[in-house]
Amino acid sequence: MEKIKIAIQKSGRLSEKSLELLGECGIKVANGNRKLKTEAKNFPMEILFLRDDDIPQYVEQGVADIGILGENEVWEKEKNVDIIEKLGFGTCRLSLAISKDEEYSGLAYFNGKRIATSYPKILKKFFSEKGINVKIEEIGGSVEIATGIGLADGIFDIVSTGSTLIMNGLKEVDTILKSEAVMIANQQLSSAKTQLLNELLFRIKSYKNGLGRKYILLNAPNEAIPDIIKLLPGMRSPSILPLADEGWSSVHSVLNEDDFWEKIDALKNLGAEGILVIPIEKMIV
Ligand code: PRT
Ligand code: ZN
Repeated sequence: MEKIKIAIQKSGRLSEKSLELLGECGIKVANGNRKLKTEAKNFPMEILFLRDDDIPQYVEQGVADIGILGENEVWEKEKNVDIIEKLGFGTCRLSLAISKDEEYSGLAYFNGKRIATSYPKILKKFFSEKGINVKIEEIGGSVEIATGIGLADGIFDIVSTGSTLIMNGLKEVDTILKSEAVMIANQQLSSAKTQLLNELLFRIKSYKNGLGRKYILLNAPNEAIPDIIKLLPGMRSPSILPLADEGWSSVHSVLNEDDFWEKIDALKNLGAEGILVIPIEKMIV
């Protein structure tokens, strides 16, 4: 049977989460000590552990069929691969930063300035589209120290909490790109592999649909049901089941975590009792 080959980061910020995602899709990866590659136990899948920088190239060439990595790396490497799913973890932004003591007048500030980055292609494209002339200093790492040592007037780097910038006396002045972990795919997958990929995507989507949602059960007097239904959309609409106790019903539905507490309060005010809230593991829509 044909196997689908997936490339994930060997060690770094996305490694654990990538394996966790496969786990949530019911795919057990045997190898704990991370060789170069391993096989899934219960899905026709081979897992390759690579540096994230190399994943776009390997997927373009078909050494791997699919891969998980930061969108920023996909844009920077400019390989012929398709981004097929955003995965919701590894979120960050690619921003311009300058010394906190400098005054910032907008992007034109950078005209004629030197900017240090590990993402020269994204940066070059951005400024040439704006018609602003900058000198790009490509460096491999520790970009945040470039202004302090006099290598550049500003930097362009990944920011997540912003504390690295602050620790280095910098301030974030413009965001060029938002990024998160994505799944990419080779552009000429066989039909057998496409089928395996679709199965995997179906599982990923079911997992993502369940995230941030709760299953809710409650009892309510029948006269309150119309108002309760207005509060609870459910997947289609809430299920209403009569209770043995006459004049009462049990209501089942799905709630979003965002407005969860607000809705619980409103439901209580409408007379809901015995409210049960249950985590949703997967949601097939
Ligand atoms: O060895 P390999 O090449 O595989 O790994 P790597 O060192 O290139 O990448 P890694 O593991 O650091 O990051 C992998 C991916 O995680 C990146 O490509 C991003 O898509 C994503 N990501 C999310 C981040 C961050 N958040 C992040 N905060 N990548 C790097 N950082 C660094 C950033 O470079 C800066 O030094 O963290 C610092 C900023 O963090 P804050 O929180 O202080 O703002
Ligand atoms: Zn890397």
